[in-house]
Amino acid sequence: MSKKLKQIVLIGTILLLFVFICVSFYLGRQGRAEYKDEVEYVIGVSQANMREAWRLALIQEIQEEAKKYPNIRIIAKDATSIVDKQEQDVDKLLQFGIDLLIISPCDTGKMTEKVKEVYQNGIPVIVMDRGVEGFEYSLFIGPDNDMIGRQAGEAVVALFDGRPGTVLKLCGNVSATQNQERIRGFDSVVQGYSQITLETRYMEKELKDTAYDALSAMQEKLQDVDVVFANSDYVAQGAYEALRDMGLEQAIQIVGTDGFTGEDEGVDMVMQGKMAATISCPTGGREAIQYAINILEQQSGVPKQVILRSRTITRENADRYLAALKKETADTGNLITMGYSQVGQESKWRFANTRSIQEAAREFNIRLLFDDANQSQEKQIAAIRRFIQEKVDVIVVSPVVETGWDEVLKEAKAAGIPVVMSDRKVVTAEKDLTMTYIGADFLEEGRRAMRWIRDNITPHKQKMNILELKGNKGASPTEERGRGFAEILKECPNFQVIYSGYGNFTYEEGKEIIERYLQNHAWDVDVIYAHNDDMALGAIEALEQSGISPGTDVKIISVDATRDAFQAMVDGKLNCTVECNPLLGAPLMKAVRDMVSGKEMPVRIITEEKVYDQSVAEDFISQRVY
Ligand code: GYE
Repeated sequence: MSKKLKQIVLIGTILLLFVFICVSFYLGRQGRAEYKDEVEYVIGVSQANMREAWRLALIQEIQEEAKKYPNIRIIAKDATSIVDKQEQDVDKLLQFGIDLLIISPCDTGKMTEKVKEVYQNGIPVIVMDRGVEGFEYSLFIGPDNDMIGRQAGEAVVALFDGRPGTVLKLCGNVSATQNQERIRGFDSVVQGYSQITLETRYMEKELKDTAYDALSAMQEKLQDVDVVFANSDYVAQGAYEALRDMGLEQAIQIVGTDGFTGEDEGVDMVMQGKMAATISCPTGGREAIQYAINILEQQSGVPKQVILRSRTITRENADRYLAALKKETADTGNLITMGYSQVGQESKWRFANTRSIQEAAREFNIRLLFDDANQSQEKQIAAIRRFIQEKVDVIVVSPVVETGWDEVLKEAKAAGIPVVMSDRKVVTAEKDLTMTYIGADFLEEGRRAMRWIRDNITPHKQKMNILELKGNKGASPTEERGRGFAEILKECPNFQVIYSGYGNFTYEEGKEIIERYLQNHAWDVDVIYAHNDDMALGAIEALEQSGISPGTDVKIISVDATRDAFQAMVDGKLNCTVECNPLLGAPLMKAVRDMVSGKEMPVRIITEEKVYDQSVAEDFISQRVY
């Protein structure tokens, strides 16, 4: 190409690019301008694809719910399962001037950066269904795919009813996170039954036709198969038609997932006897719009994650399931009576938590029967029994320890009183004894503490010594903050925990542990990891009394992010605190009102949390509300 021609092409390209940018900007302004007089908020929806019925259901639910809010407009984009296109869709929505983005990522890993970019540019982002890595988003709403897999496994086990046999898993795109989680959950249940043989058939795609072809190709090998597990209801449809065409539909049963309610979809197939069970996978579209409004109107209590409940649907309960979906939920505003069993008064966090519960009860018109157990499980169990006798509408427990609750929770279930876990979790042998957990991700808090150490403390010797101040033994925050911390510590060969003690989350006991350590050891600790600020602050007092400079001679990392911790960071005595939000009142009371009005309760509601260190302590201390 001659030099002259090259110059012409270059100038032409630049001109074209300039025109494209101008037109896009004008359309963006024009587009938003077109709505500016009609609506207050424009919500962009970026869908991975609009081919699968589950995704269509998600969009339909979003649009249906959005109709209730005349001040918002929805603009949806279909990425047709192509990551590059989804990135372009998001850019176009931003050019349009959206106020909030709802996105169901094509691919967890590949969309993380794009979601992070939007979120960090100040546009709220609600991530749905498939998550993204990390926490750079406003809110995640999705199912617990591991639980869906476990429920499917339990449905399959029930079909065998103790008899030996073979289940064939039809698996689609195993690189997709949600499929991995469902298969993990499914296998974790079925592998517990040695008389059940587990076979797997992988398919190119999770489509009805690929399932039909996969099973048809196996014809003679199906003679030993008793049950097929289909990782979606479309796969189940294809499986059923293949079995029917081979005359095997009576010999082999099917369990699916998704639980769609359209004609000849999951629930319908169960009711027709074509499928033994399906596990519902709620889309969360309704919740997405409700929370989007909360976020846009900057309401308090918006959590970080809402994990939706999935149901096992069989011929026995399908009618009830459909009726419940159709049931109009209306919050009558009537007074609700709540029995609340609180752990005690062991820390500043607890005081803030109690205040939040009591204030929110008043705000949400809930009559609160509040019991403070002073760290005694026995007292908590007695309080729960009193609440049952008083026939409260709902029981909420912040359990001092994880175990030992089965009996009293069964009594509450027998009395027909729903139980919600607030702040801390329980571990029970029987399932479904509690409705929902509202609180923090303690495992992640522990990981964040050790990640901060790894990223901010440069080892000055082969092994840096860590002393761990633990909460009360058997409490979920103690156990999980310990496990999360240890998980990251394993990747950090220059650090080791040389001593740990249970300080029960109190200032005094945190102080005592350090005093005892100093009495029995020459001081050889480089880092203190405290499961809460109170114990860290007690440790700081003990160190200062011994002439050891906290925050410099020994680095200190704790959890909760109370105002006292911020002051200690400002004073240079504490190095970092991982937030654990005690202000659970609003999300708890909102969830309880939703439940009493007939809405489906999420399985888990996880609060928003950040990590703060000395570099930001001055900037944030005045904003701390607890
Ligand atoms: O970290 C601590 C309180 O259960 C998360 O209990 C809560 C913990 C919190 O005593 O300060």
